[in-house]
Amino acid sequence: MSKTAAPRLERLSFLKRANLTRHHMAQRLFKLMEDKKTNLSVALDVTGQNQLLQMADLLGPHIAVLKTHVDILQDFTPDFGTQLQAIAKKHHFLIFEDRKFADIGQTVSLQYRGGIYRIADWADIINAHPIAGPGIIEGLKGSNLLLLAEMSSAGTLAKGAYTRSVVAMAEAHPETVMGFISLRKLSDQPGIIHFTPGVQLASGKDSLGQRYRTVDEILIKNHSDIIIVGRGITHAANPGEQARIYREAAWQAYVQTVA
Ligand code: S5P
Repeated sequence: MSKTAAPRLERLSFLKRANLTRHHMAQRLFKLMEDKKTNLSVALDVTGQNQLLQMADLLGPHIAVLKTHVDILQDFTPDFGTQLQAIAKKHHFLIFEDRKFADIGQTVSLQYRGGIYRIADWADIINAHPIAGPGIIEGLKGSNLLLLAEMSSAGTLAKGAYTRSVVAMAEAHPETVMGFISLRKLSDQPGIIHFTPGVQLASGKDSLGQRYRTVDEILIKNHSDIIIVGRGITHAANPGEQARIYREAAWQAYVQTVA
């Protein structure tokens, strides 16, 4: 079976979509992707803060979005956010803290704005599992939110009716929600941005349920917008060169499908 389906030339360009959304961060991201010609997000799942900052500086020229898991840093210091923001400014990328909030509105509001990490102070984008209902979106008002509508992992419960309810919830909150974590395009609203993790150059899986799909499957066949790549880049012998390869593959795939 051929891995690459024939492209459907029906995608609006990121530039056109920037003018079709009133969400300021979605607009900013669409323009950034078009200017920088990249729809790559890298997942820097490393446990050392300096290692993360160095990698951010190395990979920064290739990416639109840098995804963090701040709670895996073993040597986190309160200046992490300002240091990362300086690198983001230098290389023009956005910071996405993959906190996956999942509680009632009151609790997630405290988790987002306070605690040790003070995510609201430095993250441009965050995400949430809307399992608790729309109160979680209310609690995260003022943020730029992605809802997890599907997951890349084997046996995920985020599918079918659940996924459809997440899409409806997102479309009802366009002032806060700017997109999805999903495996495919789920909404026809042009302002909504689809981010897909579980991507490598060849399909496959890891030993803990992660499933990998290819760049072309996600961007050409499934019409997602942004690929999120972690170990495919960070565990390569030369992460900078590997990021360049993913960046080119992802941008090519996007360009091929634009009407
Ligand atoms: O469904 C998901 C959602 C996310 S955000 N599957 C995922 O793998 N992720 C995240 O993407 C995960 O937390 C990790 O940071 C990244 C994938 O990393 P990789 O090393 O498997 O590419």
